[in-house]
Amino acid sequence: MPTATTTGRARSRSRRSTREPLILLSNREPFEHNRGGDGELSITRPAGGLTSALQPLMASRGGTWVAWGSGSADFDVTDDGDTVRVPPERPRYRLRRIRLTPEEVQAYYVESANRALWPLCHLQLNHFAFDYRAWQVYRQVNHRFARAALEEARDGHATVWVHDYHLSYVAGAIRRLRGGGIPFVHQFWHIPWPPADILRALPVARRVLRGLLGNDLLEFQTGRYVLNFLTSVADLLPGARVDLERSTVRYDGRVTVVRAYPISIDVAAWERRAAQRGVVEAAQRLRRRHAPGGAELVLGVDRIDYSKGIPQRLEAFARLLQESPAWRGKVTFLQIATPSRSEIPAYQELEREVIETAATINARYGTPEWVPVVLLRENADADTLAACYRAADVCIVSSLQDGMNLVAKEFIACQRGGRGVLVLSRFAGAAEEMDGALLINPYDVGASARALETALGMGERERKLRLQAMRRQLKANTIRDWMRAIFDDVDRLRRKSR
Ligand code: ADQ
Repeated sequence: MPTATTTGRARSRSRRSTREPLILLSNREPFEHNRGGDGELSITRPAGGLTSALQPLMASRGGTWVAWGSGSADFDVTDDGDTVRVPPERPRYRLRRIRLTPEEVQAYYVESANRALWPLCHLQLNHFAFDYRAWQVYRQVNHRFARAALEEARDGHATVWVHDYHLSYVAGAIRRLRGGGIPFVHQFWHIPWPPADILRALPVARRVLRGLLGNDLLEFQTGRYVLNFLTSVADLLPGARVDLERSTVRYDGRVTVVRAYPISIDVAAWERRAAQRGVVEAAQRLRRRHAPGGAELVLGVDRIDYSKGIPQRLEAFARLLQESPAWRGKVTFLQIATPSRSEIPAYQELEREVIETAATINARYGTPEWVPVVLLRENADADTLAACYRAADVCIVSSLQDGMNLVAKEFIACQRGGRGVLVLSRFAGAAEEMDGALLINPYDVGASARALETALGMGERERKLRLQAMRRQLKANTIRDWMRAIFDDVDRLRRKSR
């Protein structure tokens, strides 16, 4: 693909990143203050890759993180500017909380971000629903984030880093609200960008494009999404000049650079976690329990979301048991699935479907000694996940669409000295990096079943070679490389624009 795909390694590492204050904007906050029934104040760190990856950056660099104040006691601890210093144990930066009423959360977060933009970007038009009134609230909330960022930026000497699809209007709003003295604004879009023909289903597609073109630099996970974005602009936004060669858009007298920066994980931290004694023992217990006597263990780890292809993978496993009876009793499928977005009916239905499909497979093939599908509907902590990744012979990621998919990378990091095989959807961004994976089309249940069988029957030598290739790739692009690549480009573009 001709559009720029950047790896951290290719970038200069000598340059220090700009020390101007960083203002980071995301929907989720890194710390939540809550009050229990007894009135006791507690602090939680909402689970999620994004906040845990960015938290060390903010702690070392300082600045302000602007996010929705979602905790019940969030505003009991903030000052007059809705700000509190965090991390609580050693304050290093400001957390500025945006107040949202329950009605605003419903319209901005549930209806607009999660029922319109999420399914649209994951090519799931059957789940797509657009409500114009809710969208007005989305716009207002985005403006509130933009105003907060500008107040924090004061004289314009700052870099604003916006995250994700909840905030697609922020960069454009920053431009409109402030004439001069505008900070450098860039945005990382964590999910796929759809082709223009899908985007056209969104009645406000042009406005979203215009909002995003308020960024100086727009960051996607892969070159494919970069290309989708550029062709969407060329198709849908009159007056925009797209340069595919340079990967830029000129619109409204300004230029936006559009690049791919595949996100990663803290590889060393996952390796260390997987090597801890407690984790090694937990992995052994898992094997004794679910894969005794040399049986094989297949693993899936996801939020329960229709983009992750969980029913499709269960069907593939059922097909394997049906067509290759020799595997019956010799392989167990452990699926760890944490419920998410349960306020949306489609997610409730999906959860029911996953439970029922697992139960049907178990009723059909299970024996008193063997449960084919073990479904744990929980949010596992990192040590438990590491133990599962370490214990598994095969990990399957069968997303119908996925910006990147960090589970695939976490599995590889934890397989230090292991023999695990990764079965990976070709529709996950991770598939563009992980050469050693067995790639599947999750809609093709028969082929996915055959891939599972290939993975289970793979010889030790091939397992090692594939794993080594993926570990090399992973180590060449860790979360630090990802961040460095972005900040090097930000520094370069800032210097150019001065
Ligand atoms: P998600 O859609 O949430 O992220 P993913 O990349 O797989 O998807 O990250 C999920 C994270 O949650 C992983 O760190 C995983 O360990 C954790 N997780 C998943 N299921 C869990 C469970 N049952 N218990 C505990 N933890 C669990 C979005 C995009 C992705 C993109 C990321 C980062 O949809 O494509 O990779 O952002 O940009």
